[in-house]
Amino acid sequence: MEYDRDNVFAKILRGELPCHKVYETDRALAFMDIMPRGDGHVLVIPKAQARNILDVAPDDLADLAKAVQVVAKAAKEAFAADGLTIQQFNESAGGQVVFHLHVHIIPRFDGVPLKP
Ligand code: DGP
Repeated sequence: MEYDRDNVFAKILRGELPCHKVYETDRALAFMDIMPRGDGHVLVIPKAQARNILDVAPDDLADLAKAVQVVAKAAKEAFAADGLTIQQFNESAGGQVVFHLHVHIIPRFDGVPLKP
């Protein structure tokens, strides 16, 4: 599938929409999810154009994975979480709504379910 340059995360990357930024490198950006499923729900995206896991270049995926690990450790520490849920969706059938590759990082607390 083709990359849609008008998806909301492309607009965030171009500075056309605001975000609550929490981490940035020259290859990746992390910001708070506007519909959090728990306290500290963060999204990490590559700056490269990629629709999802199916079309991302391997080097861009490697850089994204490194950013995910940094943000995951920071989120666990910042929110004093007991654990983390990390999710990533591909195409509508897989639950993807925004068509720029992104990874959800959600701090988790013993006995606290995710919000729907
Ligand atoms: P999904 O593609 O299913 O992983 O869901 C997209 C996620 O992106 C969902 O958790 C809500 C979040 N989201 C959608 N639009 C925006 C936005 O404009 N800003 C931010 N920060 N998050 C968004």
